[in-house]
Amino acid sequence: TEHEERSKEEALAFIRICYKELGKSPEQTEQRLEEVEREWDREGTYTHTLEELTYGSRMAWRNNSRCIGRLFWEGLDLFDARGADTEEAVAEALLAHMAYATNEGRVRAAITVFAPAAEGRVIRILNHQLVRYAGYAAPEGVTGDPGSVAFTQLCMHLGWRGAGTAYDILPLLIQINDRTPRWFAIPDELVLEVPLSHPENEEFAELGLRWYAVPFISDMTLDLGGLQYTAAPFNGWYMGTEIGARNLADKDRYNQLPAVAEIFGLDTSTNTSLWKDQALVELNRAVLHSYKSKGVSIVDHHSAAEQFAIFERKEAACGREVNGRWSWLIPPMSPATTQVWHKPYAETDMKPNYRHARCPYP
Ligand code: HEM
Ligand code: NRG
Repeated sequence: TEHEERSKEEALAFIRICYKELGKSPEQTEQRLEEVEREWDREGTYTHTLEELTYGSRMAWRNNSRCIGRLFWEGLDLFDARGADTEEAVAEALLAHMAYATNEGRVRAAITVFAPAAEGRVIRILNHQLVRYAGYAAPEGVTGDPGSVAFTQLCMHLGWRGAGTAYDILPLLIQINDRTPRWFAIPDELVLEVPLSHPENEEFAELGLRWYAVPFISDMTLDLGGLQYTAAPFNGWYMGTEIGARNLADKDRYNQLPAVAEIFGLDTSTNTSLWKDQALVELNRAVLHSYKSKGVSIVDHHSAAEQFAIFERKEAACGREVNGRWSWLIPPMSPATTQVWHKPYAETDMKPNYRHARCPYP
């Protein structure tokens, strides 16, 4: 079919560029191209070598237009879990990834790759992130993370029960083919969390705010060399504003700016006091202070933007275009203080890449 032809062309195109970047000889490249073509014509698919999978997952990170953390794309560690063919085996691999990446706070960027979608087989991790807090909707409002309400309902429908706090860790939810998804509780010792305190304000800790150490994105497909790796969870470390300017601050998330303003005695009766802006600064200082004090990797948005500038220069030196979407690259706080604000970015459809699949629930 046309789709198969397109995928085969993508497979060959990936091998060419991958082998070129890896410095392989023309002979090696030709040999591998023939092998892939033969395998494709016989099987309608092919199997990446570990080297192709590793380098391809790094290229996919490098190509992602929304990520400001790409300077470190060559340091992505890969776990090959293509042999995991039961829900239990998938869950076990996810827990091992979490332990490795968390590393007691000295976070290591990593990805675990499960078998790609094929005729009659698709592996899905239904969680948006491996670690996330539940959200329970009630008439008085949501307890926990409002961003997790639909997913929490699905987990409960499948028999999971949380303690009912504002920070219950959701279970892993794994689906193979069209079987009923299965859930697996994550052992406490695998989830590192950071209670938030402020460098000067001693009352701040009484707000009881916290966040988890590591963002493990688990709902994106690795689109690599004509194959679709529907389960390929990855992680880096946090940029502070993701937590302090969005997760805990957004009105439709934890909505904590009014509470922070109160602790600091800000004048919330008028916009012109800029109480929201000041509360944002204090909340974000608390995030960075707390992660640093606990020895958990985190980057502030100014340093991340400087690192991204180095990435841009490195890519230019290699003769590559940087794929970028400005509205995602600028940080959600003081964006015009970073270099990213002041220039245009061009976005094209670069492969390999990480892509959003359609949300499989509700
Ligand atoms: C997006 C930072 C590592 C792939 C983002 C965003 C930030 C960020 C701030 C925007 C998120 C948002 O606004 O919600 C970082 C930092 C990293 C890191 C500080 C530290 C190493 C990684 C890694 C990968 C990756 C290891 C994949 C291998 C992505 C992708 C997105 C993204 C695909 C877009 C997500 C989406 O479309 O929803 N990153 N990142 N990042 N990052 Fe990174
Ligand atoms: N904003 C989301 C996480 C998105 C990806 N961010 C990263 N990725 N830092 C949040 O949980 O706040 N990463 O792979 O490190």
